Amino acid sequence: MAIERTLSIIKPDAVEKNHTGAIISRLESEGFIVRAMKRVHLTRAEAEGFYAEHKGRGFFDELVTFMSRGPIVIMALEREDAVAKYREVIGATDPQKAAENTIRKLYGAHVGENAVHGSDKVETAVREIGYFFAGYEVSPRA
Ligand code: 3AN
Repeated sequence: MAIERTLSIIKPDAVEKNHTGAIISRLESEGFIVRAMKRVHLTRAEAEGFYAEHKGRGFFDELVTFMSRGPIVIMALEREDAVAKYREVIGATDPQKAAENTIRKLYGAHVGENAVHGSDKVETAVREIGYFFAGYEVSPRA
């Protein structure tokens, strides 16, 4: 297995409920290294740009409204097999269907407010990390 990076977002619902620290702590305990991190409040246009591939789907408007309603915490995370491992730790898209003790089960409410985002493939992760971070902001391992 290879060392990979994945893009993680702690979404507005989890930030509002003050779960930021608990989620980062869980991710670090699962072996993820934070290579870049920032807390921002996206404009609607910035959220639309990030989710451009979902444009045209029924939930697109709800999704960008939600993602731009408050601050989010964005991280580039690194570990072996990061994309698949992260998706395992966060659980299914719908928190009600997510496995016990996954981040979405613990902190998500429903499919529209599911606490965290994660890249679905290595190529997607490269694009998503590039959307939010300049190269110099993704620091090498200390
Ligand atoms: P995942 O984030 O698990 O890869 P996707 O790529 O199917 O899931 O969906 C992207 C995001 O769109 C999800 N994280 C979720 O917040 C939102 N979403 C998906 N399905 C719905 C839905 N039916 N209603 C509202 N939001 C949805």
